[in-house]
Amino acid sequence: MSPKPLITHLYTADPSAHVFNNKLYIYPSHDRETDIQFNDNGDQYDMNDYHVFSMASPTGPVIDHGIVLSANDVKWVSKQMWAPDAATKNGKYYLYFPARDKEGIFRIGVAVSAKPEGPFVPEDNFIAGSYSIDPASFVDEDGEGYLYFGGLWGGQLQCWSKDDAGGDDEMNGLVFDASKSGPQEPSGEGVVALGPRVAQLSDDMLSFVAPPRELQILAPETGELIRADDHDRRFFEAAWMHKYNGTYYFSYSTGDSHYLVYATGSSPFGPFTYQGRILEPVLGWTTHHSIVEFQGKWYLFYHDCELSNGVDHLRSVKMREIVYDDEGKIQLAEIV
Ligand code: FUB
Repeated sequence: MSPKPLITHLYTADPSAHVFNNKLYIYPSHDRETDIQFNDNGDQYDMNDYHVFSMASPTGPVIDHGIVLSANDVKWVSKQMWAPDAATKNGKYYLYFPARDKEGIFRIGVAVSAKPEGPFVPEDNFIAGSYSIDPASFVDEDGEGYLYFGGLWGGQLQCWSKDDAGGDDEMNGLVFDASKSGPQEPSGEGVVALGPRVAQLSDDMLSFVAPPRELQILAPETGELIRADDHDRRFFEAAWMHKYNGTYYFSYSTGDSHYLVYATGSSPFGPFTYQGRILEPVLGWTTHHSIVEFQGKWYLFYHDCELSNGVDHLRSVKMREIVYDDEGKIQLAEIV
């Protein structure tokens, strides 16, 4: 049995859920029909705006607040507004979103509003030093903000590497290698997986205070970095951070093996130790989620393609309660 889609008048995906002012807000991608040929670079995910949704109670109803940001309003964007997230600090609300810039390179932008439901006003340029996709914002109990991000294949994470001879200061020596675009990633015996990235946000939430760092995800049985060929556990995309009982939970999608999994640590910068799966593969290629506490219970927001009968790029957001066992392990609650 699978929960019903929360939103049926639009296709929505990659739900980032947060509780602001006692109300639950969902910041998803807005999927749309396209004539673009399907490929493993994700060109068919051709989204060009964002809606915000809210719920006053876990049982709904779900309110659509309409379009809150469009590609046309963002000077640096060419196409593909992918999975967004939102945060609040100092009475303002921030929408973080990835999109391709005018050179076709994925960057991460930020837009600001006085209200959680937007509309959001974008900054003129993407966040300096940002790259790749799937930003997930996290404001810790001490008020410090962080942005987690990264995605393989179409998300271009594998295209960025240090080049001692090149790379400007803004990118901290990283250079973009277009020949590594598409469904490619490191592989081979002993080769470690590419890690997701984290950057601490400035107090105004609009820039990085230091260049992004690579997160370490360790295998519990060895204490060593997860290997690139370990496709059931290596990071692919869809970063999310939440905190439960003082422990930092970093969760993500394993991409081509289609799991949602998580790892835990004692600092927002990691290292994180792999713990297990949250969700088995859903109908559709992608899987992407968020985890949030709302009115005393914890929920997993995710998507699948049931509403479109399995069309990979036409997805629908769903919601399911999760529980923690005595050791802090995440389990799906029974569907009632
Ligand atoms: O929605 C486009 C992409 O699909 C997201 O950025 C990925 O996480 C995957 O869900």
